[in-house]
Amino acid sequence: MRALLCLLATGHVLLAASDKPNIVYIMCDELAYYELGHMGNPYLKSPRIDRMATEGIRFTHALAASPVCAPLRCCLMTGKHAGHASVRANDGGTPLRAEEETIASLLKARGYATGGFGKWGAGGRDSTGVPEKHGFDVFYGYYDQVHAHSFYPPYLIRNSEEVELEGNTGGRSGKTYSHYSIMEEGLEFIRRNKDNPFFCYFPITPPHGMYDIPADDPAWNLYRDEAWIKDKKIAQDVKNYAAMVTMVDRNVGAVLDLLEELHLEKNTIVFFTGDNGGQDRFRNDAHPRGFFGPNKNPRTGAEFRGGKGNLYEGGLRIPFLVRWPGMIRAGQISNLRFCQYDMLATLCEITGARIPGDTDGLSIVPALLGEKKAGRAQEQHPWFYWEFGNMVAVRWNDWKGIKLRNREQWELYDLNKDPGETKNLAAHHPEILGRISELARRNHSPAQPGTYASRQRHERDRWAKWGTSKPQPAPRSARMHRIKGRNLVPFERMKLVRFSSENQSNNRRAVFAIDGRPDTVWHSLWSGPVAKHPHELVIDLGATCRVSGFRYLARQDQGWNGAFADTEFYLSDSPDKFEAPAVKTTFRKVKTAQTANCAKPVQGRYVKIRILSEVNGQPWASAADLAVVETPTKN
Ligand SMILES: [Ca+2]
Ligand SMILES: [Ca+2]
Repeated sequence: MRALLCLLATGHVLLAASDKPNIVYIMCDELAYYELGHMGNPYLKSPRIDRMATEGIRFTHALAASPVCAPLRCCLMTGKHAGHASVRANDGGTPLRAEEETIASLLKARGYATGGFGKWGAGGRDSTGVPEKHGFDVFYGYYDQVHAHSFYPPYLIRNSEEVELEGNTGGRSGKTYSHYSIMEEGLEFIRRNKDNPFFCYFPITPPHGMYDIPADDPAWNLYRDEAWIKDKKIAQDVKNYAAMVTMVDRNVGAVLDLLEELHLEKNTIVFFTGDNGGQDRFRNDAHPRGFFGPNKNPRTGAEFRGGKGNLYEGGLRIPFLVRWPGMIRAGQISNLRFCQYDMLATLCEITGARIPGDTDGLSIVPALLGEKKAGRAQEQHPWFYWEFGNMVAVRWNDWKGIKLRNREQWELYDLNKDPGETKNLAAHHPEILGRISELARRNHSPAQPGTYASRQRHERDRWAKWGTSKPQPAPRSARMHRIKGRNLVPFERMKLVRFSSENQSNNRRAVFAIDGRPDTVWHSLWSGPVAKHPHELVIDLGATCRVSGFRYLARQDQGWNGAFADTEFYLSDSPDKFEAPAVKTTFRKVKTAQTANCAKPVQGRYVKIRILSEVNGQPWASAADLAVVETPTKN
């Protein structure tokens, strides 16, 4: 209501200057605060974005509404903080509810053409959350986030229908690079709507992994002479990441050039930002905070703690630039603290659209245009609220409280004196923590996500990440552990007879538990219904064996989800009938191969593996590989 009154007071000023300005909102997936040239990054090149930073306003304290993709997209679109948002899980497919208003639906009601190009993440196909039911005339790209992991999927989605990408089978290579297609369609949308007001939302996927970019992309030209690009010891994915950032830079240039060509520059406000805070990816000894130092100021060495996926500043700080020639004074740097959930009120004010009374956001129009032009001072949030996974955080003025939900103790930091969140002051300020925990309690309401009419097409989209391609070995597979040893039943000889569940949509198939490849993983079902213990696999050894034991290799990435704890192994001559276990064991939380030896050799052709618990007490099961050890035969 407050925002609405402000709008009534100031709307005419804006409209007189620019009647229904166009909006372009470019949000890359993952590109972090210090990963741009003008922020001093020593590796990454972003000349057009650097120029854009000098042509408008740059914000130093723009905050993600959530440290991961899906929830923040919901918060951005609906103007709600994470304690009120319908999408809180990052499973890729949780949908908005049918009745929820979004920036697009509000702008559409104001007479705007609305287009989205990139990754939606707020509802898969046949759910209540699809973008075309939330105000978008057209949305082209990925609805589901797992689908979006591949730049070469067999198809993309336009308004819930499949658009084939020629020559693609999913995975990491193919003929049609999806991002080119997405950018082309977005630019065409701008061209087509040059005579109407438009909202062009570009939630583009680069530089999110998988880190793929065509070898002939012009971005490479900017790196040709760099010694580190020629260094064979540096993984190709690291180099690809740099080229992807520079490709995004070219995309930003293409948007700005098109606006100039269409004489729309002065009537279009352009945003360039990231989605969540940076991840310390590509870490090594020389770069402990990640090769590109997403959360480390290259000029001062100061660091944001944490990163993507948690609520320390590293997970929340995002780049944020805005350009609007003639309306936003060039060369400004603003320290205003604001959050993605402020965008709905901001864009509605700029366009004269209705601002719903239940938004958690505030318009930042005075900060953008100047308080004189806006006709009022910039309001500040007294507090911000976040929750994700088992973490909750509140920023109250300079104080930030962070808590793991299953622990009683808050951590408390004074971000003014300690922006790196290094000194926990919780013990010294119980009164501040009292206020913060009260704010946390007041701001959390249970999530009410939308629903699916059918999961079938959504699952198909998730599966399309790999399509008919095989996952390639991860770049670090040479460093993975594997199951080795004498007298193993050869992996090629083992056949999967049956399994209790598998997560097909993420390509975590049961057969991967016995393929001898540490980079392929079986995981029990977690999308849709979660399959619970006990989990089972039944394997045919191809012939009757005298078995002395079993080996288990946990998944070789950073995660532990599904790692076996209490496990039983059975042997039998029949695939359908198993009596007492040949051995019971409790595996430890380690990444190396572990052995369970039978007290004495047991004979049989069929093995049943029954998993009763997981190392962290979660409901699932996963395995990189399982092997069977035969008793050596004496000749
Ligand atoms: Ca992201
Ligand atoms: Ca495997």
